[in-house]
Amino acid sequence: MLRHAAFAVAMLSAATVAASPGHGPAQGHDARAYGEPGDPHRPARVVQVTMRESDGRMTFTPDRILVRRGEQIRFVLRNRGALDHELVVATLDENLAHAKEMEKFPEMEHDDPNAKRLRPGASGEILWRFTRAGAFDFSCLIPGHREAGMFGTVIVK
Ligand SMILES: [Cu+2]
Repeated sequence: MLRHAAFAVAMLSAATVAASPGHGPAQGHDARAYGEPGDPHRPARVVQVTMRESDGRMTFTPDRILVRRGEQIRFVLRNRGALDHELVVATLDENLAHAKEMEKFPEMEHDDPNAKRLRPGASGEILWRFTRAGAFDFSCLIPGHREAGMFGTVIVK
């Protein structure tokens, strides 16, 4: 009975994560602590990010991105590795909590404006507007990848 209850709680929290923010068009009500989905009709600065594995590590290049407050960034992502990778932009706390959920449910896929998962050789984009100053995180939340080095920082000033 106890085991069943624990499982139900785990399922519930996974459902909350999966259903949580942001399946709509870019609008003010989708704002989060680290900004909001970008508006494709407004200008954006392109930042290219490469994902790869090398020497037992997994990396984003670059792993540090400077942004002016209010700036809209078009992350152009390329997976040059041999494994699936993803990029999830969020607060550090959110990404660390989310990483724990991914350990329980590794097949969980993201369909959110702040996240993109790519197969080897694939490319994709995230359009995000950073409306608040601060230091934010981007990570690959596939189990083991963040621990292998796959994270970076967005500094918004
Ligand atoms: Cu990865």
